[in-house]
Amino acid sequence: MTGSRRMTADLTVTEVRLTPVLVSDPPLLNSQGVHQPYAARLIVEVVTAGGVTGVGETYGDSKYLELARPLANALPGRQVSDLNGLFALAATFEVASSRVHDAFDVGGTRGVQTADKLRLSVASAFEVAFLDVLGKAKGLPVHALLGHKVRDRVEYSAYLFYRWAQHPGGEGEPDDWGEAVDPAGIVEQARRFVRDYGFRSFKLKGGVHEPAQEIAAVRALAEAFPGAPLRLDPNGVWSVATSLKVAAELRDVLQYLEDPTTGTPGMAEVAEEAGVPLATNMCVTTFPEVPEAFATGAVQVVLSDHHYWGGLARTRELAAVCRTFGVGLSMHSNTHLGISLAAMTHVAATVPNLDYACDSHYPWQTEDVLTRRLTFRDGCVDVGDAPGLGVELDRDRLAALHERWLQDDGTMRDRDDAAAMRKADPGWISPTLPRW
Ligand code: GKR
Ligand code: MG
Repeated sequence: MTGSRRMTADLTVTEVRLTPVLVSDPPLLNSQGVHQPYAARLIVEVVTAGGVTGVGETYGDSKYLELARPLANALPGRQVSDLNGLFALAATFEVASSRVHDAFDVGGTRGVQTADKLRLSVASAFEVAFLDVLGKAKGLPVHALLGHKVRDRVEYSAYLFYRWAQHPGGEGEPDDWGEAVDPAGIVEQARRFVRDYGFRSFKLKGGVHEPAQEIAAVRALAEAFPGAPLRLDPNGVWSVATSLKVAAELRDVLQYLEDPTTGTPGMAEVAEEAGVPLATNMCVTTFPEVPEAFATGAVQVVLSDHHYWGGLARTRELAAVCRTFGVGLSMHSNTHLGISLAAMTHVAATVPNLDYACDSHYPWQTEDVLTRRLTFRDGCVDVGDAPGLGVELDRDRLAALHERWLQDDGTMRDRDDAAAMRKADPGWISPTLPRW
């Protein structure tokens, strides 16, 4: 070999493995109901001719799997560097009309989840796996492929939930967090988050109790952690008037109020008088939703979910749009495992205008598919410099969590917080909005 010629691995995709898993999830409450004892995630492995394998992760409900399968079948023969080709290919797959309008989607735009968002959420796992392969093949961390890190640690915020001590009927895996159903319980939960993970900011998932109780919980947090950034997120279940009342009560302690009401016009009305920034992971989840929201001043912070937005490169495109319009940026989370946390951390490390600590459910997930779980120190995840994502699959764990998915009779494979709630409250139906 001459000095100028270097051996390069063959980065042609030869095989794609899809492994749906069920991971244990605590009884966390939200406006729609309660988390089921297990949540579905999809683990993607992309194998290349040169023997390098990359991993990705995304939502694991059936609608994602239905799209992931044909996409996976179409990838062999393609180059992992061809990210544009990946998204062009994903865009050609049909989404069944029954999947486009989804009655339950707390984290998305209720009822209007677009086919595009579904395709992007699926393609994001392949994009991450492609980047993992590329990084491993080049000996570079994923953040270096995205322009290089601008920080060595990414800060996350404690994600507080009202919760029960156990799932109805004692289903699922037990934990020792106990219940948190009132302000004292929420403060105690926050103290444990600080003790165990060092978090310095707090987000409370609201929309569970009537607003006065949630105001009291945020006030209790403000008293227990003076000066700490606080957020409250009722997932859009308040009217504009209620949102304004809550904003007036809490504007002195909130860093931002997240999705107080549903829809961009309502958010714009609230934003005008709230006196506190509004954040969203509901009314802006795709690029077509950006113009109206930014033009009307409906949101001051976009919470990106790299799955919804179509991966890490597109998250950086969103960051550029936010920077251009002077809108803040942070990250949204749903139940996820370490592969997604690693992906979030790599991209977050590269975005100069990541203005707020990111959300993560990860501390609630005690199970994982990795040989070594990621850890939080002082509320932060260190940005690794190992090639690729810097994570390694534990094949035994993966097999065990997949086996749980195989054994499930179908009830846990699709998220349904209202059905889980009905086990405790048979008359429960998802609320008509606005609830308060
Ligand atoms: O996990 O219950 C939950 C959350 O409510 C989640 O579904 C949301 O998508 O965390 C999310 C949010 O910030 O809206
Ligand atoms: Mg939210």
